[in-house]
Amino acid sequence: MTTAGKVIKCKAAVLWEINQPLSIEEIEVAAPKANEVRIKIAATGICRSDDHVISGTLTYKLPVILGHEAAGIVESIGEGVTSVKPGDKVIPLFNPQCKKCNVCKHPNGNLCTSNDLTCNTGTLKDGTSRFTCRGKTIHHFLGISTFSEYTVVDEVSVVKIDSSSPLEKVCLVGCGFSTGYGSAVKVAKVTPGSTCVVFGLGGVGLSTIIGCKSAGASRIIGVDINKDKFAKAKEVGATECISPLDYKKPIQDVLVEMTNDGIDFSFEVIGNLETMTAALLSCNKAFGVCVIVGVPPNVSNLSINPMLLLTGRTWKGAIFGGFKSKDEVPKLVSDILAKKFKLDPLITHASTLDKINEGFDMLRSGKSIRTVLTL
Ligand code: PAD
Ligand code: ZN
Repeated sequence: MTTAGKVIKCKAAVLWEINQPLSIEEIEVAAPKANEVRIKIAATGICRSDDHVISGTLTYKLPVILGHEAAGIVESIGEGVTSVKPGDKVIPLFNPQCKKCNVCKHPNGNLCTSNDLTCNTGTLKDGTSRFTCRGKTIHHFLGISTFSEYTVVDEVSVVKIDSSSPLEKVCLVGCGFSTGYGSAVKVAKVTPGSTCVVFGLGGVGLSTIIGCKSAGASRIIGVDINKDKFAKAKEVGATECISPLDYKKPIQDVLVEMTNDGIDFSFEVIGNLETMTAALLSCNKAFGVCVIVGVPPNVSNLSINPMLLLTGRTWKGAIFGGFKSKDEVPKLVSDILAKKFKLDPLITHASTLDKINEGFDMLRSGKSIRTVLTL
């Protein structure tokens, strides 16, 4: 019996209020309208950005179904959809690519104007939601909401991937892996023989290290206050790891001394204003490039002396590793199928939607890198 055109009842994790556990609920998912796609989610990772919404660090419309790092199979499509069909394996794109806006047409930028990170509508592009629960409308998160057995997305927010893809692994291409890897190879443009430092050794930071290594960096220093993260960082390519807690002087001074003034590329992959400043100060004053990857707390500002940039440093940042998502995600998946990179070290735990709150607890306590939920 086909479900196309009908409302689907299924399980989802709903955030009703900030600082509350997610609630596993039965929800109704409406059929896709024109230019929309309904997806059966197969696997979804837990990323720190979801937790930023739970903790209120990142403000978003509530109630909401979070989740933005996933892979699934198309269940049905609305009128006018041409790029995917039912049965296709796909990755939902939290940073869409419409290919029509000024950013999509520009060779460099990737923050498509239909993204919902900066617009914060909590709906699909037509301004409405496809989710209801206990008679209430539930918001979409970044246009994709993957902590649900079924979700509806705009066609600009989904891309087909190779039919042989293992969905419980390639879901990480939907956020963490691509963000970290792209921050190194695409945003910073790490060069062979260079020295890099990565602040924060979670799933995104480790992926940044993978990117630095594949770009040929000869020295990659990992920085984290949790030393339990060091072994894995070295496994994926860090040449040494240090904790700021082991030093009396500021970590940037330690790094400058360690590298004889010469850090070429620094990355902040935590989302903390202090480490953002440390990352900037640790890169070489004349040619260093510092990339902000971590999502900073809402409504906070950094004050820096412009002299730090006048001397020649470059300070930049990007969402989703600077990748234009529809173009690049299928290629990254193919690279993974071709064994160019291994995602296995990043996936420390496998679980199910019912246990999603335990998955968040493990991320908060630093026990997990990525927990992948299969649905
Ligand atoms: P995570 O929580 O798994 O990793 C963060 C790491 O930072 C942990 O290992 C912590 O121990 C470490 N840490 C915390 N505080 C400090 C400190 N003061 N000094 C040194 N180390 C510290 O998170 P994640 O890897 O899932 O995500 C990292 C950040 O990247 C987070 O802010 C997330 O929101 C952001 C992100 N950005 C994008 C994007 O598109 N730019 C995408 C996905 C995630
Ligand atoms: Zn993420």
